[in-house]
Amino acid sequence: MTDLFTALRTPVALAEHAQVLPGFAADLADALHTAILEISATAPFRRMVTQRGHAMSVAMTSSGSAGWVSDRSGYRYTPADPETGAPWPAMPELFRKLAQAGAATSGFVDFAPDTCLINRYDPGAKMGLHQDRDEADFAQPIVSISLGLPAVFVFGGLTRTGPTRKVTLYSGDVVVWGGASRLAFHGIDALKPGTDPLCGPHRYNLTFRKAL
Ligand code: MD3
Ligand code: FE
Repeated sequence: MTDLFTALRTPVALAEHAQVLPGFAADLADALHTAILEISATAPFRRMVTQRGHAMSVAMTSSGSAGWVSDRSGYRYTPADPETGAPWPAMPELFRKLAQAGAATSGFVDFAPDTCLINRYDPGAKMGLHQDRDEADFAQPIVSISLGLPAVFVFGGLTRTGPTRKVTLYSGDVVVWGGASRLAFHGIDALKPGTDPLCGPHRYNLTFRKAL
């Protein structure tokens, strides 16, 4: 399972200012999983609806001083969970430190995320090609951490219709997106069923952003 890049912890460039840090978070997988379960005990995973009223296949929750929300009125960041009215759970120090370390390894020093969106994929769940443009400052990078079942990540360029590349993301992989890649189109193919020793039938993805 462990490939040479993972074993040697060699960063893999995907595009300009986009690199995978294979296995960067692997030693912390257990602690990350425990933290996800704790957060979702307070702010449960839910399938949000798009502006057009379609339920997304990916279930989501957030931690931090802001959380990403989608409903019939659109996408935005909110200080509280609309399902409960309570503030989003605090971002665990482990999350913040790991995201900062990943960003710094990729050349983004002083990354100060205020939100961690947690995506949960069950078999068949997918995310269509999109850009992340709900944040205030596109000069800030996005750091992603994958946990559980592997998934095929699709990334393209700055237009929806250009060529795409596919790369499999494994549990423990960290990806940092900044600079020219910050507004690249990207998505996730339908999750193949399987059983991960830690996460069972799920894939989780944490994305760290400075939203506000
Ligand atoms: C490339 N999540 O939550 S993470 C998302 O695996 C999202 O759940 C995917 O796309 C997931 O918005 C992909 C990798 C990722 C995250 C943000 C990016 C790639 C990105 C922002 C710009 C370009
Ligand atoms: Fe995205």
